[in-house]
Amino acid sequence: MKKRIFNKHSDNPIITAADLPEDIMYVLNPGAIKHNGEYIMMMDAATTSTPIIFWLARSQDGVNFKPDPAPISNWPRWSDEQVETCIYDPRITKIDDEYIIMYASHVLGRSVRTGVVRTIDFINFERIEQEDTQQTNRNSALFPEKINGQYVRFDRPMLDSAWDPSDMCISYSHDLQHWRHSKTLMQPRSGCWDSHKIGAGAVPIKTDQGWLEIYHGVDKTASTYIYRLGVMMLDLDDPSRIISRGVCPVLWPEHDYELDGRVTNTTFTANALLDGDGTVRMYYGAADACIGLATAKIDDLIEACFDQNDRLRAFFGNPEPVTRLKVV
Ligand code: M1P
Repeated sequence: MKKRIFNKHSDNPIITAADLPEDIMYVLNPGAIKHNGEYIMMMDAATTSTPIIFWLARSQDGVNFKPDPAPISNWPRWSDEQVETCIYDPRITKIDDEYIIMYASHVLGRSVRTGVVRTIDFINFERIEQEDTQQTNRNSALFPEKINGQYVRFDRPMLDSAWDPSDMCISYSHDLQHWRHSKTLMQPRSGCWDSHKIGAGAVPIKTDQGWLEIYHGVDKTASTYIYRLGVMMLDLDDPSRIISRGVCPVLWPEHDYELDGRVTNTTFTANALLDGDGTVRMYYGAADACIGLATAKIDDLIEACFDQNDRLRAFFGNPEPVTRLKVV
C-alpha cells in the first residue's frame, strides 16, 4: 500500500468550540504563521450571537493552543464603513516585515469578495482598500514574495451560486489594491476527487522544484460534496505555469470529526508551515466545525506533485475554463 503523505495528529481535533471561552458553536479553517517564536492561528469562529468572526490562538509547541480570551475586536472596516456580516478563511502571508491577511468578506447587499488586511503584531490591523471590480471572489492567498516586481495571488472568482463549478485563478498587483492580468490557472478534473470545483488552500511554499501549493478540490456525489486536499508545483519565475499536478489527494475526510459537523465530509486548509527540519505542519478545518493538525515531509509533498503525472497529463488535456472571469 502507498504510504500516507500527511499524518494526522493523535490528539485531533486539536481545537474545538469547547476550548473557547465564549458561546462558540464552531471553529474552523484557520490561517497560521510563526511570529516571534510562537505559532499563531487565526480561526474562523461562529458564535450564537454574531456571524463568523476571527479569533486568535497561540502555541509554543505548535500542538497545544491557547485561545485568546476574546475574538479580534478591532478588525478594520471597509472605507465605505460597511459592516462585514461574515468573514472567514484568513490566509496569512509574511512578506518583508509584515503579515498580509487575505480573507473572504461579506457585507449586506453584495456578494463575497476578497478583503485584505495588514498587521505587524496581530494586535493592530490596517485595511488595504481594494479596487471594486464587482467580481465575486474568495479563496485568495498571497505568494510570500514579489515575482518579477509584482505581488501575486491565487484567487477564485465564482459564478452566481457558490456551489457552481469554479476554477482556480492567479492575479497580479503592484500595490495589493488593484489586481490585474487575472487568468485561469487550473480547472477541475472530470472523474477525479477534484472534479467539481477547486480553490487555493495554503500560502504557497517555495522549494527548489518550484512553488508548492496545497489546494482544495470538491467532488460532487449523488448526496453530498466532499472536500479533499491535493498538491501542485508551479514555476518559480512564472507561477501561472503548472509544472505538475498531483493525481491523488494528500488529505481527505475519514474520521468522525471530519465526516460529521456543520458541513459533512470536509477537510479544508488555509495554511501550511514549513519547519526547519523539513516538516510541513498544516492546521485544517474539519467538517467546518473544528480544527485538526496534520504533518508531512516536504520531500513527500514534492514527490506527490509528480506522482503518475505523465499518464494523466495526456488524459486530462486542457479543458475550457468554467469560471466567468472578469479580466481587468
Ligand atoms: O463548506 C466547505 C467550504 O466551503 C467554501 O469553500 P469553497 O468556496 O471552495 O466552496 C468555503 O466557504 C470554506 O470556508 C468552507 O470550509
